[in-house]
Amino acid sequence: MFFTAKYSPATLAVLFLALVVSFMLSPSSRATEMAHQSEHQHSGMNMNEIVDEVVVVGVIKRILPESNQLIVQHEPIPEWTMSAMQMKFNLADGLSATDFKPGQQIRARLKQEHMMTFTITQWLK
Ligand SMILES: [Cu+2]
Repeated sequence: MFFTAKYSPATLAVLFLALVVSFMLSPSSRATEMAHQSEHQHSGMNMNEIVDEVVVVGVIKRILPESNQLIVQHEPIPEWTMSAMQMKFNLADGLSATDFKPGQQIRARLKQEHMMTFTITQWLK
């Protein structure tokens, strides 16, 4: 090894450490690290992210054939921090309120379209 002729092992060790530390502190590796952190925050539970569609379970209380809506007593919806309550749901095109009867148990995909507008988009088994 031609290095050993010029530098002692201790000097080489210091040079190697300096190289490793400068690589770790280089702007590019720091940027990569920060990008990773923000990715992790995105994949985790983020209260700022709006979940606009959930699975809802409940019991039909009334059907409103004229407006094609259902009055449903639904179970809690944790994604929306919504407790169990009775609500009026719209039905998406192709779904009919007259296919259902009061007292019937339902499980469906529910979409929040506006502040107080909730639409069932799909029946689930
Ligand atoms: Cu509700």
